[in-house]
Order: sequence, then structure tokens, then C-alpha cells
Amino acid sequence: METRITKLLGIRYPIIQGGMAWVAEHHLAAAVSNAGGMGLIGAGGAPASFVREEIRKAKEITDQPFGVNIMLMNPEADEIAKVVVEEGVKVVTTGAGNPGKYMAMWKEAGVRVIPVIASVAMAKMMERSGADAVVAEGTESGGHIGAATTMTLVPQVADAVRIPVIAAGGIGDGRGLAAAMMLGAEAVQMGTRFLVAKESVIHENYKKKVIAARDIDSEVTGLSHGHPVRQLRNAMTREYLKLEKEGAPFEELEQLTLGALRKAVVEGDTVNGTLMAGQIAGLVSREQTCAEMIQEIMEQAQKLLKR
Ligand code: TUI
Repeated sequence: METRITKLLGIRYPIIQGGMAWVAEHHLAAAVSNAGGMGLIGAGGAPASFVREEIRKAKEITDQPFGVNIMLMNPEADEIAKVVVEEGVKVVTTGAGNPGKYMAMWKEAGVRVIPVIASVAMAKMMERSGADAVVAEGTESGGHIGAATTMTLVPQVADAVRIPVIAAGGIGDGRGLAAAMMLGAEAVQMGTRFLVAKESVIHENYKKKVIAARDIDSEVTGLSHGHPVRQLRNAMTREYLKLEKEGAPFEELEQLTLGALRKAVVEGDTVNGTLMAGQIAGLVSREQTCAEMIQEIMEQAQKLLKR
């Protein structure tokens, strides 16, 4: 299934792994790349030195291309932007902001730049700044999200820009991949399905919650202060939403989520941790290797697209 994205990135299959903070470390990224997709190391809120180490460790276990996702609210985003150039990373995706100020440096270094966007306006702005492609991420996604659904966002972005579009949000199998292609995408980005990959190092408790989740088990916190985050419902989200409804100030709400993603991923705290996951969690039913997931998704999509 050759598309402008597989050619641009030099990958076999049009499947990109989401740059999930704390989750997308070198084992997962290398496993996805070794399976013919595009693995990403998610910088999340990590220091630049940690990101450099992760890049070096990934290079030791894959000779396939992989990328780095830079979460632009990271206080060390400027340094990480330089680290990817110094370490010879070929692909960068960005999230939660506008990467415009790094564009010239990255383009000069030959880095392929793929901003994650949640609106047509941002997609157009990124194309004007020189982006090679965009990830159009719908509100079905886990983590920090925009408002538009994947079904509505992807075709509108595909019509608005000439660069290729990667669909994200609510995609977890071959049906999702085939549907995304019909909407005008040339690849998909998946996060939630890869959470439960055998090579994903997140705590067993977190994996079990994703596997047990039903279609309506995610909740969006933070809408009141403009930083909506999708995660699985638990005691923490119940408390957060209650406080939010009562009009609690941002500082008080922030206390609940400070370090909570680490709590979930590293400690397996499913009560007070932030179990970021997308709406497709209900479809994710078992742990598999990344290669098994990608093979299964490709076979299913190819059958559907032929029909
Ligand atoms: O970035 C994401 N998803 C994320 S980042 C993250 S780390 C985090 N942890 C706790 C609280 C908040 C964040 C977890 N999940 N997805 C990509 C994405 N980017 N979705 C939406 C956007 C976006 C938002 C605003 C892109 C551009 C943008 O532009 C703002 C501007 O500067 O104009």
C-alpha cells in the first residue's frame, strides 16, 4: 500500500505510532519501525538529555527509520528541537502547539516535519511554514485533544492542503485504516492500540484497564481551562470533573494531575493515575506484538479496500 507518506518516510506500511508521553520509549518505537511502520519516541515532558539517550538506545535495536514527537509545552522543547538534529533523526512530529520557530533549522538539516494539528486553519499554517505532512488528529484520540472528530477533520484538512495527511483519533484496526484512506488520508497514526503491545513497557495494570475498557469508558477533563485531555474514567477523573463543575481554580485542578501520567504508566496506579487512552480502547482486546498488530491491520485493510 504505497502512498506519499510511505515514500516520504521510507516505510513499508502507512502506519505511524503515536508519540505518547512516558509510553513511547525506545523499545516500542523500534518494534513498530522493525515491523514496517514508523515508530516514534515521545519526548513528552522529559528533559532533552533523556530524549537524546532514548534516540541512541533506539538506534541500537533498529536500523529502520524512526522519529521523535516533541510535545511543545515541554519547557526544554528548544533543546529537544536541537537534539533531534544533532542525533540525525529523520522525522519529527510535534504536538500541543505551533512548531513554526524550529522549521527553518529542521528543514536545513533535512528533517521531515509532521505537525499534529486539530483544525484546518492550523493545517494551512503548517503547510505555509514548510511542513512535509500533517497528522489530522480527531477528538477521539487519547491525551491532549482538539474538538473536531476524525470523520469531519480528515476530509476537510485533505481538501485544504496539498501536503499528505495522516489520520489519527479512533483508528485501531484495518477498518479504521481503510476508512481513513477513503477520507483522503495517506496513512494513519495509532496510539491506543500500541499501548497494549507486547513491546510496550507500560505497567500491566494500565494495559489491563485498556483491554477491559468499553466504548464509553473515556472521559475528557480540563475543558473548562482550555486543555482538554482524554483518559479512562477512574477515581481521579470523577474528582476532577466534580471540582471542575464546582468552578475550582486551575491551580487546584492541576494538583490532581501533577505527575499522574507517570503514576499510571510506571507505578500502575489506576485509581489516581491518568490513564490516557482514546475512544477506540473498547476495540482493543488483547496484547500482541507490534508486528502481529501491523500484519493483522494491513491484511484487513487490504481486503476491504479491494472490495
Ligand atoms: O499533543 C497531543 N497529545 C498529547 S500531548 C500530551 S502531554 C500532556 N500531558 C498532560 C496535559 C497536557 C498534555 C498528551 N497528549 N496531540 C497532538 C495535538 N496537538 N492535539 C492538539 C494539538 C494542538 C493544539 C494546539 C496543535 C496545535 C495547537 O496550536 C496552538 C497554537 O499554538 O496555535
